Amino acid sequence: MSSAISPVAADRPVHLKHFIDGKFVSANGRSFENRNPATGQVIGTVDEADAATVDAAVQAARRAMKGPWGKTTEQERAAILRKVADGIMRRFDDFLQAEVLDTGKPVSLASHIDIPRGAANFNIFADQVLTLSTETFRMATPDGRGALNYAIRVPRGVIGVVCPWNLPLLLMTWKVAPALACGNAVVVKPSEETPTTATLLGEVMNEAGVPPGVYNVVHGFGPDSAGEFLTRHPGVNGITFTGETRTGEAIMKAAAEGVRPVSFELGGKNAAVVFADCDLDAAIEGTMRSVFANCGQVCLGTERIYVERPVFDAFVSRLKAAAEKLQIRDPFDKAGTLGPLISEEHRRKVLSYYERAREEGATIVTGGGVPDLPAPLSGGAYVQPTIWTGLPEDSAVVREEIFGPCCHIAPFDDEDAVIERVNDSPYGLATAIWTQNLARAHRVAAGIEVGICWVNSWFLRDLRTPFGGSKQSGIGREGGVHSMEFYTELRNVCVKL
Ligand code: NAD
Ligand code: 6OD
Repeated sequence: MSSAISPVAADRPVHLKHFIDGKFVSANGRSFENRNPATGQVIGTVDEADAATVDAAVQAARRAMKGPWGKTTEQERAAILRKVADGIMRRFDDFLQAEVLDTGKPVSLASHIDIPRGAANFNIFADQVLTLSTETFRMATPDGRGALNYAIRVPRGVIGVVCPWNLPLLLMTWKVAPALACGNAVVVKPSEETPTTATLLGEVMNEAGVPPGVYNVVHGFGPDSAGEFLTRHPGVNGITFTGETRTGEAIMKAAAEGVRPVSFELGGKNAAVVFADCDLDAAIEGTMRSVFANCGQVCLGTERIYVERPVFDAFVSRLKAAAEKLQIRDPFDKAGTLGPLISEEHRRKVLSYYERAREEGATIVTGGGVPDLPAPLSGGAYVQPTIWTGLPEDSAVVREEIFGPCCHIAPFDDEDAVIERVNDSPYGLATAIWTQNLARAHRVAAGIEVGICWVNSWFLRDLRTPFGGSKQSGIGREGGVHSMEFYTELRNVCVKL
């Protein structure tokens, strides 16, 4: 992979169109800029959908459901999904380049997580749909002949898929793959910050033989733009969304019109709990990832760290030393380990928390500002990896989701009290516990109010298991059979014999 922030982007800005009914279309004169957050440079322009464009995409999806796609078998769809997975892997470098340019994330991360996992989602849900079963009962009837009462699964119809920017291909395919496996058609609204891989996937869908109208992409923003037009559209039968909790509230209001079901994966303020009996090397390594991976822009990231007092000082000084070794490089340099934030706007938000921590009297263990970088990275949305101690539990920095490369570390003395502190949050997405005491691990995992609790690991999950958040971190679970629950409806059939 070449360096210098990819010559392709510098020489040949890309213009992205919508993907509707199997074709790339420019529907009106409106467009917006796509910037590389690693440099701030414009790398392309993107068409912005108006209500009529979104309607065209929804109508294409509805037609597809009425056509041959609506009659495909699970086996046929599984075979097509595997071709989509193969198509992504065949064009691995194209997807990788697009994702790295849109997000600025280090190529080492995108090549190990984003692109392979994006492809894996199609294989996993191809497997899943082939093993899906429903219940059947033989009933007694007064005439003695009986009845056969069973359920079949049918697709919901057209699914609106609204995506965030932090893991664009991974989180989009996490929803599109099960939706298609179940026989639905989709209209995807990628984040305005990261429009490219969803668009590229249109080409792969065509190559894999996905019929026109089954996979559609409309570009734009949220309110009064493509996101709102899609979620309000009466032709959309269900909405799956990953993003901020406040956006989830707006989408839920839109979905209330027509009583459409939603599946939401929302924000978090996740905690890690480090017990004195842990393997400290593993806890440091895992916490480095859970705080700084993807520049802290992972919904599962841990911005609150509670460390049992006997190892508090050692933990803080070792995490500081490791954080100070993070490498900001050209994102295409394999040695880079820390990328930029997604945008200048997001950097302003994160830096406002850096300022707030100072005002609230935090001890800044490391970071707290903006790194001094050479051009062209000097134009990027970088912040220093930052660690604080000494803040009260009710400070904004400890309670609110920042979504940056930062954490607050606090000591604790008592297991029950730390569980209470972890649970004292409007969110409930994820936790990581570090301990070698097996009984404690089970006890604490059961007591913490989250959708997923890791013990001595982080971001390790079989894609067949349920994923989602408690409290304001989400509604419903996706993953494996749980995705099939959202992307299908059960129809009860009772046959009198
Ligand atoms: P966001 O909510 O700002 O935007 C997500 C998407 O929603 C974008 O495509 C945006 O255009 C669209 N949108 C915004 N307003 C809308 C509206 N009124 N109607 C319809 N669509 C609208 O989120 P983001 O900034 O892209 O992502 C970061 C957030 O996502 C963080 O809060 C993070 O925790 C959360 N997240 C959660 C998970 C999870 O699995 N729980 C995963 C990734 C990210
Ligand atoms: O593990 C996954 O598939 C998943 N949905 C991860 C979400 C990460 C959020 O940023």
